[in-house]
Amino acid sequence: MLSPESIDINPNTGVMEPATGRYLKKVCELGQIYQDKDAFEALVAEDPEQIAYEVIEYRKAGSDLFFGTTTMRPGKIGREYFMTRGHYHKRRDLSEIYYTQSGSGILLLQSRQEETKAIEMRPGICAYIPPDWAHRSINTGSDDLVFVWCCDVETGHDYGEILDRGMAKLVVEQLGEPLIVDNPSFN
Ligand code: M6P
Ligand code: ZN
Repeated sequence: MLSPESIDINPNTGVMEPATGRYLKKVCELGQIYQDKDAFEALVAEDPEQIAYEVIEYRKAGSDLFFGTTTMRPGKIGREYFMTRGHYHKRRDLSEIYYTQSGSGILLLQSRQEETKAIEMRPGICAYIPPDWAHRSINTGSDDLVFVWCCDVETGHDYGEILDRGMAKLVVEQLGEPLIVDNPSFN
């Protein structure tokens, strides 16, 4: 029998105590996802170690669920805001939730039929990501964007298609506000 647990999550930093795993994603690893390659090179040259986001997770041996936090730094590359790689799930029948703790952003979703949806991310909003919808989170604010995610342990990430093709929509800054536009290089 599994024992109950209590995990302390700091809503401003995403730090979890206890946690069982953690990784950092540096800006320099994400060149493929941004449109403006010159802006990307310039930012990486300025600070090759800059962090884009951090994922912390809690995985309990024997459980069907696991969950964690993602903490995204604010920033832009060209007109695009800092964002996650974006993925489908390996298990095409499994969903996920994102519950925003602090900051503000947009969760961009895309179905296999290329239908697009955008869900606002702000404290209090819990987004449901249905099975087989690709999803990418975008920090459109000037503070860290922190959210809790939860899914089945079997879910897995499938990055291939989104890395190769991008998503049909981009979130860019226009006059200080986020704007969702068509991705000119999506085909
Ligand atoms: C969310 C979850 C994680 C995911 C992370 C970063 O927190 O869906 O499973 O790893 O975002 O997103 P990505 O893996 O697409 O870079
Ligand atoms: Zn996911």
